[in-house]
Amino acid sequence: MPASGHGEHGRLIVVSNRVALPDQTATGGLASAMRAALQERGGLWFGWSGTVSRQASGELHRQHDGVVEYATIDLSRNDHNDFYDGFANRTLWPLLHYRPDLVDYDRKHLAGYLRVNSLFAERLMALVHPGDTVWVNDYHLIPLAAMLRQRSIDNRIGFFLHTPLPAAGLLIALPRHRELLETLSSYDLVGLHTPRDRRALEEYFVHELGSTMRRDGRLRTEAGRVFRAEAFPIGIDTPRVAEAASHADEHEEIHQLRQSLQGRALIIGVDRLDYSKGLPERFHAYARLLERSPQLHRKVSFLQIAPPSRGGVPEYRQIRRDLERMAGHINGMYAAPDWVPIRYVNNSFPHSLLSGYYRSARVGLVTPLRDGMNLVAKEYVASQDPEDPGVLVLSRFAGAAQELRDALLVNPADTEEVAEALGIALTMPLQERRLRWRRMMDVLEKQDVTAWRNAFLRRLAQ
Ligand code: GDG
Repeated sequence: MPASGHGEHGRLIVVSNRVALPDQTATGGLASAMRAALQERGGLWFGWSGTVSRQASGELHRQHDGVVEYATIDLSRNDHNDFYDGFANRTLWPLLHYRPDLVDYDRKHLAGYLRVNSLFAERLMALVHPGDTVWVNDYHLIPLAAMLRQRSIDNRIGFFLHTPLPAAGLLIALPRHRELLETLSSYDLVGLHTPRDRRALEEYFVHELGSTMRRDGRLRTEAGRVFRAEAFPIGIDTPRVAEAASHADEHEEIHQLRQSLQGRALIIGVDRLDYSKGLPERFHAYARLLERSPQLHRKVSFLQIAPPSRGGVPEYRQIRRDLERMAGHINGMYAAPDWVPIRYVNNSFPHSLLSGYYRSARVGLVTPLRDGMNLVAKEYVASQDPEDPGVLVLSRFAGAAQELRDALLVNPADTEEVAEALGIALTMPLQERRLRWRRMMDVLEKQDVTAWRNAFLRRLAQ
């Protein structure tokens, strides 16, 4: 049995909706960050198995891989619909991304969200030992700590929100917001990406819920719960991404891409197909660039990689149709027999290839309307050739813009501004590109993903 009491000696228990099992490639920065943390310290990863079953939810699967154990549960069709497609992705996701117009609230979905969280708590409590540290991730699992506390779990529990947190004025548009958001106080530590998100949380607790800010910086709720909210900007595995990119030449696919460009400058975008990523606005801006700069015709190519996600939610099917139409329209307007202005690809690619694609691009175009952080912006920078780096055009509304001040920062809704920035990026002299790249790389080397998780876990242990 592990030692009882709080401290750094117990296991780490990571909880997230999706779990990257040992036989799956860890896609995305979060999965690989969590896997590394668990391998270092030993522990358990708990979450949904990825299986929608015909039976009732809750069947538990356990497997080991070295010092890491994986425990996952299946969800029934009905629970998955209400919890994941429903409340998490049709209510919370748009709200957290400043899109009240897309919020679809349904009591039945909220009931399903609470039901699945309570099932998670029920299954998880049997696996938690005294002294373990529990790290819950993301908006799918906001009330989990409160439900664990109801079951007498008094371990350290931390929460990290991977999305932005909008201001109180927006949060209160959510029906029964208090019931849901006040449960955040059951965590010992709530981590957010940026100081702006942290301020939003504090304002909501102080002005809407009547909490007080203590002198040690922690919040105290009316009911007497004390917890801390703090910004921890997530990073990437900078040396690993840079190393992979420097070997890009070894991949046949990278040669093929470079050859197909025939010396044209490449602009690249890589995003899950999601309305928060500002893809239609980005396509408009590229079209505007072509319209105002005839000298660039046949000299540039824009590659947008956009793997579909959340196909069960209608808005995601709609944006896919819109983008197909727009790409077709722009190519129809400008294409020549030997030039396709937009290459629009609905596939996903392994990270080894992605970093090679990034490195082949003169411009990284990352223009979300809102984004908690945006790891693609960081991966693009880390993948560049130090001798001949590309330029990052970045939305001010990505969390990453708080750190990457040497990107060309734009408002994605301002078509003209984005088109102008693209023009500047495409003609930026080598010396300026190197200078900007070096300053951004300094940030990425210092604040990488290892620093991120260590900072969070250290704070949680205090
Ligand atoms: C959420 C928040 C926050 C993309 N295409 C492929 C692929 N990716 C990888 C990228 C990157 C990850 O997925 C995407 O991360 P982002 O941060 O850009 O965006 P979200 O998926 O929306 O992530 C975001 C993040 O959580 C972490 O807290 O930054 O704000 O929304 O790593 O490389 N990976 C593979 N093939 C692809 O085609 N393998």
